[in-house]
Amino acid sequence: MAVNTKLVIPIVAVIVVIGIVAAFLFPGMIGTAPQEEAKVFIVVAYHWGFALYDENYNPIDQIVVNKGDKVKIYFFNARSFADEFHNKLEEKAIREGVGGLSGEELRAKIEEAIATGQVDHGLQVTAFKIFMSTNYKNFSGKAKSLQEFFQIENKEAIEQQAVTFVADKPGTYDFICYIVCGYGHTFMVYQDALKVVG
Ligand SMILES: [Cu+2]
Repeated sequence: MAVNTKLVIPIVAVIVVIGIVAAFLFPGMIGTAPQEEAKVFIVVAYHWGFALYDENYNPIDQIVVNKGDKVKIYFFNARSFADEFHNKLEEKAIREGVGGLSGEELRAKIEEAIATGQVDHGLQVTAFKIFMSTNYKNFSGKAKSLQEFFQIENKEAIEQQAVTFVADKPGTYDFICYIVCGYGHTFMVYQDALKVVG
């Protein structure tokens, strides 16, 4: 096929102009837009419950973000930390009770779950297609605090425990454990753990 050489230069010029205009109008499409930083939170699962923290390792009651925010959640198992860390969370469950049991009875149930290998937990938030599991054995169990955990544990293993999503649906969402983790599993629901303000 013969190419009309007189048309080549104008066509190329038009394509270049369209490209430049598109780059200004839709910078994300050509990958030059600065990546919006994610809001970071940490969730720790224990027998039986979830503990929520902000990016400065402060305990919080609820994760609150705005519609459209990019959110990054790290999900760890309290049993990947030193005894004093997970004991504190489990003592809270033993004190407050889970599924009608409290005190020594609940303590025995926790020990039974650990002894039978029901250690890991899941984090399910269906609305944002989040299904994560803890992998407690991937960490040393030496960290006495979240801060120490991020300092001493393997960076790659830590990043494997993170999920990033866009909070595009306003509402409040429960955190649910989807991995059978012993007696308290069916009660392992944290109501309204995530609030997306729209
Ligand atoms: Cu569970």
